[in-house]
Amino acid sequence: MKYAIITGASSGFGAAIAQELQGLGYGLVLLARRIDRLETLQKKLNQTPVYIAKLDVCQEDQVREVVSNLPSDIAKNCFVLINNAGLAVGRGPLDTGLSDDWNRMLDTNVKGLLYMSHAVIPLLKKHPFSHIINISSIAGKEVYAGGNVYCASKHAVDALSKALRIDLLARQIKVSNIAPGAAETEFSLVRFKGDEQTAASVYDGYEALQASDIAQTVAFIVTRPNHVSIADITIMPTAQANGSLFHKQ
Ligand code: NDP
Ligand code: 8X3
Repeated sequence: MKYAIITGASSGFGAAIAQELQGLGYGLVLLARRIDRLETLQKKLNQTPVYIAKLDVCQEDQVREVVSNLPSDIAKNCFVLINNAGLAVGRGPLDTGLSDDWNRMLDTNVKGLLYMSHAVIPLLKKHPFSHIINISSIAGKEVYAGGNVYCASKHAVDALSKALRIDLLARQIKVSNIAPGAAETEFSLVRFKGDEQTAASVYDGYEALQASDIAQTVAFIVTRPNHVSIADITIMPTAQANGSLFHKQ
């Protein structure tokens, strides 16, 4: 059985991707800090084997430990890594921003992706046509007001997707970058530090993407034939034209 490793599987895109990939017959390795959420998801997803582990992707030693502790039948059969764990914290001008917020975004979105990729690539190298899928953002394509450090972190993800495609070319490992626009998950609740009203207002007046839309995009990417690599997909709500322009009712 082929296994897919998904970071940030306790919520939003990650949980939806887990469900979609299980439907395609993959065994799953689900990683996140909230292990209780992963346990609930593991009980729900019972069609194929699901291995869960508590992981903070910002901690390089934890990343190494979790990957090296994978049961050998899983380690031998890792075909897909989804670098999905990520977050925005705060939205405002840089000069009034907090360095703690910047560090959380850069450590999670950029360094977490580096640590995970570094640890898992040796497993992927065993299989030609294995796959890394990085969840970037429209914020990795454009910069919008108040997006400064989050946008910078997702531009880095975009650049690393391109760089990994070069580094892994000779091994025939595919690298795909997905750049979603506004999607209704816990993303805004995290960005606005638990302020439910402000978070909900992000999705007022238009139909935002749902996590299942991104999961279906992942399913499309991993089901292409060996000779086809989807390099980059930008996916937005129909009511969104770019990083800042929305058609709201
Ligand atoms: P959610 O907040 O619903 O999910 C984020 C996930 O990331 C959670 O499972 C969380 O798990 C995990 N995570 C955060 N920090 C860490 C960490 N240090 N270590 C391990 N896991 C971590 O948001 P989304 O599903 O929307 O976000 C998923 C990805 O999609 C992110 O990279 C985000 O930037 C990106 N994105 C989101 C968009 C949106 O509009 N929603 C649009 C474009 C991109 P836990 O807290 O349990 O560790
Ligand atoms: C999340 C979408 O538009 O808030 O990456 O940057 S946006």
